[in-house]
Amino acid sequence: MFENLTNKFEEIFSSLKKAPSLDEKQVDEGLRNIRQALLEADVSLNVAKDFIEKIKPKAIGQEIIRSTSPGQMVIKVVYDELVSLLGDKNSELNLNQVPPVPIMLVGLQGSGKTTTTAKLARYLEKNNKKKVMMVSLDVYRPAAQEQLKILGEKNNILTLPIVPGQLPSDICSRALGAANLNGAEIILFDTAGRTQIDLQMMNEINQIEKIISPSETILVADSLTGQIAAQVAKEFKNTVDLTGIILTRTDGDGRGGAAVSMKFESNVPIKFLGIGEKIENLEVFHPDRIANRILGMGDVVSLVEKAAEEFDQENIKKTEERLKKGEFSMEDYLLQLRQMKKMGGIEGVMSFLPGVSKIKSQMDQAGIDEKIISKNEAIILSMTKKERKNPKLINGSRRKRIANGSGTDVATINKLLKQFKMMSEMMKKMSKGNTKGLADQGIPPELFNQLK
Ligand SMILES: Nc1nc2c(ncn2[C@@H]2O[C@H](COP(=O)(O)OP(=O)(O)O)[C@@H](O)[C@H]2O)c(=O)[nH]1
Ligand SMILES: [Mg+2]
Repeated sequence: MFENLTNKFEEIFSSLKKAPSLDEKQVDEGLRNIRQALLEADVSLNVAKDFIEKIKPKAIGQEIIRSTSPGQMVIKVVYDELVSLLGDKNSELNLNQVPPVPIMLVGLQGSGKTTTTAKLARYLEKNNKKKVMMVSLDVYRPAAQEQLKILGEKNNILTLPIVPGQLPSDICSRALGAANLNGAEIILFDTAGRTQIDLQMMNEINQIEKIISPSETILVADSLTGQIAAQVAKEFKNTVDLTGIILTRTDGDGRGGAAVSMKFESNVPIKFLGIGEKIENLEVFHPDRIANRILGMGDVVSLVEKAAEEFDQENIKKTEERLKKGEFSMEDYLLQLRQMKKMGGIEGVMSFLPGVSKIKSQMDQAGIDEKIISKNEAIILSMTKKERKNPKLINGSRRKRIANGSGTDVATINKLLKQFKMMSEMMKKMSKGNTKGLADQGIPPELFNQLK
């Protein structure tokens, strides 16, 4: 859904990545191009402006321009800001209420409310194992109630039987009673839309809100309408207690502007995306994954490829064998440090990864930073072969000798030995196949296998 944006970003990033160093002017130009790309994707001017203003001071910061891979650092800044613009984390539906939990879907006519009601019912039954009842409050359009009924019958989802001529408020009261009788844990209310926002529709929604006290009021908005979708959300937010947005027809949207502007303009999070006409075409909205998609960060994959290319396969095999036996020596550590250096240091590796900031702070806590790579390399080179194989040998006098040899001090040697111990413990755990923790931190296990 973000084809255009992704192509533009890839172009911008590839020229940034190629530059061996960056000055303020180049970064500025990159940012101008990003702004242009956003506007072309039908992101609102406000959003594009604010986005660039937030990135700029970070992207032209001294530590970036002076770093060994400035282009990648800029990309990381853009990525982080984009995740935050999209809403940081997925916001789940609030179902913590005494059942039946009422959820109301609102939106303009044709935005996909009825279809989405069925999709959401299916999702909640499958994913949350809840019994769901669907209720149509669209008494104005001929056959609107039947449309929902047919979707229910086709997909084996309970719907409230239709009583011709009944008003929305009466249907609501009947629905609450019926849900209790049927043991439905969630009621989805599909409301009537208009071709545009009008007072009558808003009044009716407010009235329904009062009767059912919804746990969630979800705006269904058509992504194809771009900026307008974000404006509609803003207006709904002013009248209704909107708690979330489902963006539909993203399968046909090549620009993605609505998704990007939505949270900023309305301050309501996108919770799901409609990605097709079928009932299963509903996707949970994860800002970090979407940011990856927008920025063309199949880069995680390219990192793995790069790793495979640059790593000395033979050495990796040997290391792997040793690790399998639960052994991890200073030689292995040295090898790792050198491979990391080849890949542009820690920042180079990090800039590829999703969830970067989290891992980075863990790395910081573990005391691993750029300069330490070179320093540690020097220290390990000052050890004898025997010491590298068996670091336990390294007593007080040996520590002094190594410190002298590497131009460091005993405290630094102690730190490295401590780090080494920590890493070898971690490696031991990994060798037992415990890579689940890493996946949780955003490091794909395949990648970690490469790094081992
Ligand atoms: N391609 C695609 N079509 C969708 C999606 N969501 C809804 N539609 C289609 O949009 C049209 C209007 O949907 P409907 O649910 O009746 O809209 P309502 O008037 O808001 O209730 C239908 O033809 C749906 O199949 C989606 O995510 N992708
Ligand atoms: Mg409808």
